[in-house]
Amino acid sequence: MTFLPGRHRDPVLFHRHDRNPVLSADRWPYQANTVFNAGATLLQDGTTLLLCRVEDFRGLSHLTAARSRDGLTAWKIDAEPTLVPHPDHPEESWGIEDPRITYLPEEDAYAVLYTAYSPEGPGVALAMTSDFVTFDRRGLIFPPEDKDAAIFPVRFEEGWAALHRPVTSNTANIHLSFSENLRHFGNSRAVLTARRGPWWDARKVGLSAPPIRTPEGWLLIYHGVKTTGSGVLYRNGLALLDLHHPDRCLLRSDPWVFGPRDLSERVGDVDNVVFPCGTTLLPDGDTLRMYYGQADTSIGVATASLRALLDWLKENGSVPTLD
Ligand code: BMA
Repeated sequence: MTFLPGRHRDPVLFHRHDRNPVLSADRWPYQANTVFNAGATLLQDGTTLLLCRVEDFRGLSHLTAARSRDGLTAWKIDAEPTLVPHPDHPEESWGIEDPRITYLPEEDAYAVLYTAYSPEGPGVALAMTSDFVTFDRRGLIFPPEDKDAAIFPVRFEEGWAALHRPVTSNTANIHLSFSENLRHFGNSRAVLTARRGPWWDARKVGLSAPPIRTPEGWLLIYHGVKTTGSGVLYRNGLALLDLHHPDRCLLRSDPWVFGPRDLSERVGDVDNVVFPCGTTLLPDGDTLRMYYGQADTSIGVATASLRALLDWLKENGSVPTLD
């Protein structure tokens, strides 16, 4: 295992923006407790759109869009919540959380997968949109208990594919399921499992941002959870899935690459959490911006070179086993 030189808490692959947080409740156009875990996409005109999870003063979450020309400053935030739990959808009666956005060229629309929370538990719902103003809700695609889901932007031999995270006996692993119609998903299989014992990703794993297509495979940024004497720690690692058979995990990093470091990541409504839900790739094809929830309280951004992430993973990753 090779680390970059220097006294750092994690390999220096992601560089935090020096004005984090980029978005927080105190700069919100309406009353909000916290603003965190945002899905991200670059719109066709180059605008960065974040779909932010906003927690109100009841403890329930909804989603609100924020747009910025440069993805860092001068955010234009919708004056009112953009996507709120709908009375016709009892699966969201306790709120909607943690969106992941994928543009589907074949549909010329964005697929937003989000956690729909209700007394039944958290499940995964799909809404399609072309403008982030009106949404076509398709309802639950993965029933409780399941979350951390994103769809791939292209169809494979076996159809559309989505990564998701069902909770199974005492653990929670990343699965991949296929669908012919974006409505019924099946043929599910585990692609990346939680490790054991003292590992940083032993308690559970889940997808962070939607998979990023590279010539070498689909790059995953995934989160791992470790339970300690003072609670849980959320960190992120890298994995690579086969380009044509995304159920095959080719490489997985042993160390995490991005964990809580700054005060705003260490202390908040939930301490010691960095939770990315989206990235944007800048027009140079290499600069990746990762938007992440800081301690379930605010939104930060960190930048990485896609080439450097792949090179590091090839040098430091190993072929995973599913045990
Ligand atoms: C996970 C999700 C995230 C949250 C994290 C830490 O289970 O619910 O939304 O950021 O816990 O609280």
